[in-house]
Amino acid sequence: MAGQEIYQASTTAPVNIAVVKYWGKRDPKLNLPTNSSISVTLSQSDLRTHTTAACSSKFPSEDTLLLNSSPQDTSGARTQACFRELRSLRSALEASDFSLPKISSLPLRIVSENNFPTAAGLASSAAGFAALVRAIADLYQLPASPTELSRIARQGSGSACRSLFGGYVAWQMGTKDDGSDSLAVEVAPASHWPTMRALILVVSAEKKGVSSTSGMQITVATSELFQRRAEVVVPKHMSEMEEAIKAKDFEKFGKVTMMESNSFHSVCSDTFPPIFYLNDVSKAAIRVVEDINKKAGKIIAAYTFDAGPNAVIYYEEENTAAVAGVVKGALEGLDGWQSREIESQDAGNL
Ligand code: 2P0
Repeated sequence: MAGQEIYQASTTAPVNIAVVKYWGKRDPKLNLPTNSSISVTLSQSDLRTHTTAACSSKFPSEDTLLLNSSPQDTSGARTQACFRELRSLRSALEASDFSLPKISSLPLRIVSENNFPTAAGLASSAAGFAALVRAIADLYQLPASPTELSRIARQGSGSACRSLFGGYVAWQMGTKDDGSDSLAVEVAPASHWPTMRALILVVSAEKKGVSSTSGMQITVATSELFQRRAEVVVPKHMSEMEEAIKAKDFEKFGKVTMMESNSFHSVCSDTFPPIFYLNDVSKAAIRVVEDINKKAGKIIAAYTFDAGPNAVIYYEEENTAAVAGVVKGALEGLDGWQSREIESQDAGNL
């Protein structure tokens, strides 16, 4: 048994924004998805969770988690699944190397800070669970790769498995019932496409109306469009998106990104009762992007929306003025911009 020492490790994990969307679970307990997905990891400095994991026999016997200074319940099945899996890997290490301190059974104290609005459609649970899993894996000195850790982070929140990598990441849905092949892999590092940029339009930082977890369950149960999306549309978009990223083909990347966002929100509208994540400002942002592309005579800007009204607009550095400048200028003129307190933030170099 370890003595009175405090063992500690800190890490950060970035927000990721899907360009091929995860929506639907075939196993809600293990967060096994009904389709594969691809994301772009946003710049660490702009949108990230910072997490410190510590353990000690001096701590109270319950595991604790503080998020932005508020105590969180750690008894939920998702957090417990992550703790259990990580403890079991550490315990196996301790059993194979007696020189290691026996820390796997000590109470954990986790402290996390987001530098972006929580639950505003900016994938806070993704960065949160990815940082939690990596911080504990580092604390336990586990020799696990990001892909191996993605299997654990996925059980915390599906999209979290993609936040263990930077750059362009695919979550392969897998086919096994135990989820052992439902993992994230790198498609390309951020350095592969250094001119990629993203503009985040924070239309609302309020908590979203319908949580992703319950929204996707109702979609799977009621939407007739959903099956076609999972079986036909997403597999096509997955291969087109991988090709576009590998070839750094922005027109193709942008077209698939926008069609995917539209397909995902159509399936939400086809849910019964319908789920609406986009508001009037979101729709205005779509029109502005359409106008920009029309004026350019090709796709130089691409919008995408997750489970909330905030827009992410992708573009290449050379088009910064034509995209980011024009989007900000156009939306500033809209009624509602001021009263909705829309902020914009350049995500910078991805
Ligand atoms: C995505 N979203 O691929 C999609 C697009 C929202 C829209 O992943 O229940 O918070 O924790 O597995 O990961 C949001 O779902 O859901 C999400 P859980 P999660 O990014």
